[in-house]
Amino acid sequence: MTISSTTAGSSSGAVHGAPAGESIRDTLAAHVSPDDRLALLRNMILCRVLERACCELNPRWFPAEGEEATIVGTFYGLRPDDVIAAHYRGPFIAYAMRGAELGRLVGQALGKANGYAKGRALGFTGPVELNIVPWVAGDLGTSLGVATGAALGLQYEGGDRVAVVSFGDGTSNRGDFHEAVNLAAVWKLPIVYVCQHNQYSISLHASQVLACGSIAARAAGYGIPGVSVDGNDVRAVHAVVQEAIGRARAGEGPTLIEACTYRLGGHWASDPGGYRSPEEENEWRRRDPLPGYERQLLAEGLVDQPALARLWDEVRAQVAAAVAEAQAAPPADEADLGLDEVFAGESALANGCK
Ligand SMILES: Cc1ncc(C[n+]2csc(CCOP(=O)(O)OP(=O)(O)O)c2C)c(N)n1
Ligand SMILES: [Mg+2]
Repeated sequence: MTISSTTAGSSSGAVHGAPAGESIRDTLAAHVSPDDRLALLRNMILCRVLERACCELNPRWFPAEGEEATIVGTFYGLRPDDVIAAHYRGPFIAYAMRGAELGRLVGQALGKANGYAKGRALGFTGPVELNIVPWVAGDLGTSLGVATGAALGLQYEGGDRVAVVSFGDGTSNRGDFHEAVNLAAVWKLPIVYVCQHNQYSISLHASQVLACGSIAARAAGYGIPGVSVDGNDVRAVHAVVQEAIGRARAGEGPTLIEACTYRLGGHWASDPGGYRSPEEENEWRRRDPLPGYERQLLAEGLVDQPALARLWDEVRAQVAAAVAEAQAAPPADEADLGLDEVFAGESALANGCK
């Protein structure tokens, strides 16, 4: 597990303590129960199998293979009333962990009528009724502004709900990112920013567009904690995100987390590749977070080989059923393309929203 913290200070000059490696390990030992460790594994397997299915069904799908530890570690264990905005790479597992139905998610990737958005939004969007910020635009970075606005709403509400938003390393170069993080820092909004740093924006390596060495280092410019974590270590990611959530719930404002990982597949499922060396790809395949985590749990005696095999079989059956349901669903048609469910409904109209 590798965790490092960047310099972080508040606007008043006081220094917020960003988590150190030892304290994270203690947090893990104390709070990640055996049940949670197994649930993290199940969700990583589900993420992988579901993602592979979506890639087979849709050549324009953005494969998340290799990034499961970052995604599951980030979104596991949130409260249902928290607000999430998941990156377009691998969002379905984040939605599934909130209770979204797999058959409807796969239907969504196919533009079917059973999908939550009925073909009216990008295929990787999620149901708003589960406190998920929907993907309504293909422009990178827009969800950062919306999630930050949601955090402002949560702060007004006065409770202890938080927002968690994930995004790519390339997206962190957008103006939206800087404006959102700055505002959240100034107003101490209850939000956690998680950069799913897979090192590439399509074919462009991050080093070509990042002058300060790491994305977490940017946090210092906003006076908030910045944490760089091994994004292939699910428990490390989960621990740093949970710690940041704790600070946000306590009114201590936002944290910027950079989870360093690698996409083992293409930018999209049909990406012919060719812009990364085979040596680099092989090295990261060797660091694949899923077998790595399985080895850890085997060594800890939490699972054995037969239990692992059963788990994979169960998940494969679950995803196969979801794919069958989605394939059997009719395509979204004209009737699904109206404004029904797009706006807040009759009550909003009655209030003058026309
Ligand atoms: C404003 C904007 N610029 C460019 C694009 C085209 N585009 C789509 S995905 C992508 C790469 C983004 O990389 P990153 O944020 O690192 O996410 P990743 O795909 O690596 O998960 C680009 C440039 C876009 N959709 N919106
Ligand atoms: Mg990237």
